Amino acid sequence: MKLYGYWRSTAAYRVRIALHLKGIEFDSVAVHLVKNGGEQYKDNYAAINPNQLVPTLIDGDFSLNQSLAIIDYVDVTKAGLSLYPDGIQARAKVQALALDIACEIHPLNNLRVQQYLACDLSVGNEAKSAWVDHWMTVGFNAIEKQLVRTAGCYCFKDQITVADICLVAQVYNANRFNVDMTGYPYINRVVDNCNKLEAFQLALPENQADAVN
Ligand SMILES: N[C@@H](CCC(=O)N[C@@H](CS)C(=O)NCC(=O)O)C(=O)O
Repeated sequence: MKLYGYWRSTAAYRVRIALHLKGIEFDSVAVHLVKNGGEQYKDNYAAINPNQLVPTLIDGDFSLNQSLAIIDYVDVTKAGLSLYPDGIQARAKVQALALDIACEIHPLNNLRVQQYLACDLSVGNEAKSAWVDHWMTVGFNAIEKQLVRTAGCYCFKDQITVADICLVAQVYNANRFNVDMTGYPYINRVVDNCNKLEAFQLALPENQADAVN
């Protein structure tokens, strides 16, 4: 398998965690999101992923974008630890938690959104930070309330799931933007527990070959 990603991409980080949890070997191909105006916009990458976003997974002659679709694909097609709990309601609950992060928090803070705010709408740095802080806080406030009901060691009881994958990557992103995460004991406990595991450590942005110190 080949994964097109970028070390600091939250969505690519999710997929790396999933691949490591499943014990799947893969080659990483770096798509630098900023250099030269963004390699995601170059013809060779846009031909692979018309959305011009990372990640994209290549499995033989099959190509797939959208991190949650990729995670679901590897979960159902490859043996190993399951990233969803058994049971229709448990599975749906975990999916909802993952989507609360992937749909309600992440897109609002994405690079191209911030670039549009800054370059097209002339939003200054202070207002841009307030935007990021606001949407992350709204999202994490809701996640914290959900985890009070669902969490054990991890987001959903004591099983590692796609919800943990999304949470860890999003909290990493929040820390990067200096969002105050002190008021979230459930989130912080789950993230600490996940980050003790090798799969999560291998997937850390700073442990990727394209990471810039
Ligand atoms: N919903 C997509 C989001 C993909 C996405 O937004 N990727 C970001 C990095 S985390 C990206 O490629 N940004 C490039 C840009 O904004 O130009 C997924 O989960 O795969």
